[in-house]
Amino acid sequence: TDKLKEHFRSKIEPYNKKVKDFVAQYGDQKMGEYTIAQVYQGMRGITGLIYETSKLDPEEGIRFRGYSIPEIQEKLPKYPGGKQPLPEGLFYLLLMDELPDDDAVRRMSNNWVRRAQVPPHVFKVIDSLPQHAHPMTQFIAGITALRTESEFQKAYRQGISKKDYWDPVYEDAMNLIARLPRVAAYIYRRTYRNGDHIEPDPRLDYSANFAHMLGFDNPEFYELMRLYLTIHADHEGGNVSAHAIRLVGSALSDPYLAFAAGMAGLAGPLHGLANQEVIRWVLDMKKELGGGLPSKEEIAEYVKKTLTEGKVVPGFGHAVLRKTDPRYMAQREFALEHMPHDPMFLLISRIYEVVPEILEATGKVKNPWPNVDAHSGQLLMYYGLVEYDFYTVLFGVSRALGTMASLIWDRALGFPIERPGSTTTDILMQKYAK
Ligand code: FAM
Repeated sequence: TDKLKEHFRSKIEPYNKKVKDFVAQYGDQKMGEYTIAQVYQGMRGITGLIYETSKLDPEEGIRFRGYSIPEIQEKLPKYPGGKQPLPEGLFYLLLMDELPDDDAVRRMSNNWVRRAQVPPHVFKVIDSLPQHAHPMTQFIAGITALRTESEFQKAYRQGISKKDYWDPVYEDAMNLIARLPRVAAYIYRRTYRNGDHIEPDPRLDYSANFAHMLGFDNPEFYELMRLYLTIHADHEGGNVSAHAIRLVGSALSDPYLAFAAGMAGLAGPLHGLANQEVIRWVLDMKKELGGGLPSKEEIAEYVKKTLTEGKVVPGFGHAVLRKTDPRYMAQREFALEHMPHDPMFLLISRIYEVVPEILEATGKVKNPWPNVDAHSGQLLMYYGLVEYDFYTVLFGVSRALGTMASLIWDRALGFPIERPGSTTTDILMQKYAK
């Protein structure tokens, strides 16, 4: 038996009771009101989702089951001699709502190793795409091809009872998380290393094995991968990828379909593709401004040109955050420790000194500060992972941790199909435009 699954099972009943009692007693309590403008502006500020694994505070940033990123870095088990939290431990915290000890993290790591076998047809589907197909196109094809293995789809066909939905969803979620690094690495090696694939090394932890399969057997890069997979794992429920996964999953589409939908959203330039767009933008700037470290004035001119061209400055701004993203700061600390004199780090730091003031001056940007994507490419490039079109796939592997933990809870709590209302401008005008 899967001891982690049995441990999770023990949490379902008590939490279900807590939720049901709370809604029974306080369900009629109003939570607030919203305006016509908010409905036209992407439902900004309208809380309409219950998403248990994490919550995003505009001033403080993300809290994973109540813990901030510095607290996660302090309290989660690390690799022996390492300083970064192990994502196996973060997933355990998000799913179980309790901090894991070293034994729990080892158990999670081994559990995923046992589930990591990828059926050969998945690689054939990826190989059927042109080599120049964007890595996210290949990633979504691979995820959809994995769906043949869905336990939930099989169980539903055989007539599973609603109270047991969570069980095959747990199986699918754990299998998907376990298999994503292999699929992602296959795409990387196929696209950028002429198909020179590297077999998994089951002795390594999840992050180190992922780095190994990508071709980066460097202990410092192992540590970066542990940090990277932890900080990108979850960002409450309303961002496009988490929300898409929750929405599609609510129709009882299995975790593979739901995750593929989420990855389609993550591939958007305003969302997860921004980590690629940041590096593209920085390299274009360097090309235009010549070699060496541009002055703050030169950078300012370039930023203003970007804005007058009607483009966004990638890596800055956020729909909820109103301060510098703590995920940016965690990456900055890693860079200060490992590569304080890296020219790209010096450039990213100088961009950080220049951009916010210019975005602020536009009078329209609600959050002028950098988000997680403003820094991630610099760290990857330093260690040689320079193919920035691949960066959103890395983001996607990590985002599976939070969204799959949440999806298991959605089914364990019996959440219904999600169906907000919609209306039309004509109807609103008839009703409100006197
Ligand atoms: N550069 C230029 N303009 C920006 C901007 C930026 N970085 N951030 C916001 N704005 C503009 C925005 O386009 C809007 O302009 P219009 O009214 O002319 O359309 C105005 O400022 C108000 O937007 P907002 O309310 O401040 O932001 P939103 O909540 O609408 O959008 C973001 C939030 C993240 C989509 C937006 O900040 C943006 O486009 N950032 C650049 C892309 C990026 O870095 N995305 C990654 C976000 C990250 F969290 C992730 O998902 N990985």
